Amino acid sequence: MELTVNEILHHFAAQLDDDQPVPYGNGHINSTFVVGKKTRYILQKINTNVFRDPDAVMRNIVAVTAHLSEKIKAAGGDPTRATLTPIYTKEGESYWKAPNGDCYRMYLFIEDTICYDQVDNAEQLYYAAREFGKFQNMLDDFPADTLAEVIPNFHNTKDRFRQFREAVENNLAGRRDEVAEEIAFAMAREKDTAVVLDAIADGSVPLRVTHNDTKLNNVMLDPKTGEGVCVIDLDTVMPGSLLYDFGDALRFGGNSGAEDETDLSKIYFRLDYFEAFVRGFVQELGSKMTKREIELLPFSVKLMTYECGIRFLADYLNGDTYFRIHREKHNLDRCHTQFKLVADMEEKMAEMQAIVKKYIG
Ligand code: ADP
Ligand code: GN1
Ligand code: MG
Repeated sequence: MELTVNEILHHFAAQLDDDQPVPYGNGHINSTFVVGKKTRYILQKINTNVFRDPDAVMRNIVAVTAHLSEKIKAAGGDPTRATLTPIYTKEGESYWKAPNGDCYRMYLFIEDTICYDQVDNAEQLYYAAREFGKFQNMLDDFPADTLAEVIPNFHNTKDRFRQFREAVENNLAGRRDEVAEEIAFAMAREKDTAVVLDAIADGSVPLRVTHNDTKLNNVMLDPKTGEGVCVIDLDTVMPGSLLYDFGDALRFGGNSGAEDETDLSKIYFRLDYFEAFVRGFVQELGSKMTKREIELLPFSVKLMTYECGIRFLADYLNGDTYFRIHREKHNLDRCHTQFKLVADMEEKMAEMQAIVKKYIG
């Protein structure tokens, strides 16, 4: 952190018995730290390159967590565990903007939970699906038009493709020739980018309030019972499609390996994980899904994986300016796993459809 730790911490109304934040977690976007001993807190520097309007991000989060908190209380739950609790600054703001423009926020640390960067059994997917499903259920009556669109066109796959094509044309980092094969793989699937958008446009897939970043390390589970505790990383809660949340969760959770695995022989799409997630998701949301949503569940996993793959590839072509990288070619490695999964899902699409049919439709 560029600022001294004390400069940052003393702005927050937290009960701190320690002043040494330690880097924490594996998110690609914000910088996350844990601080405190008896009571622990998450301290995050908001990535303002990605979130251009941190004020709007925090307004969304305050409103969404307040809504969730009421729902959780009404159901007899503990809102300090079942949703994020923002810690305000001493001036009563939901984040602190430093004189140099850096933005920091704090949350209560949700103790006795675990989140997985890689899945090791189907049950984890089942409980994650239920937790994401419950999350969407609780936001069912949230006034969507009051939410700011913090990253415009976040899952607009046609626009993501346009940005990808622009990255190819601009060739900012001079890496285009090296990735000709990957570019061809992406270009060959352009027609897929319209499918969900067309369904939203013709009304067969409704817009809902969705999480939009349902990667498995954004859901906290109870390590003893295995059950879901809380959905975190609420930066991208915006109007979207249920298919985005379903597809993105399985993009990450259905992967047999790590998102950045370099040995591609280890990467394939796990139908057993897919089935476990479908089971949990249908249990929570089955009665709400439209016919077209159900039909598109398997395709949405391929679409979200493809979208993420072209985002990683575009970032590689642009010189790694969006996703945090930890080694050379990190974004290219991530792109490779996503494209390997896309190809595998194309082979397994009929089996994926049969699994969905087994549970609904
Ligand atoms: P990013 O947007 O960079 O992914 P996240 O908000 O997902 O940032 O935080 C990164 C990681 O920090 C999470 O995957 C999780 O492990 C941990 N984390 C975030 N918030 C909390 C919290 N309130 N309690 C416990 N752990 C948290
Ligand atoms: C980012 O913030 P994090 O690490 O949970 C990204 C997602 C990508 C994901 C790929 C705001 O998620 O859209 O799917 O990386 N978040 C943002 O791992 O762009
Ligand atoms: Mg995250």
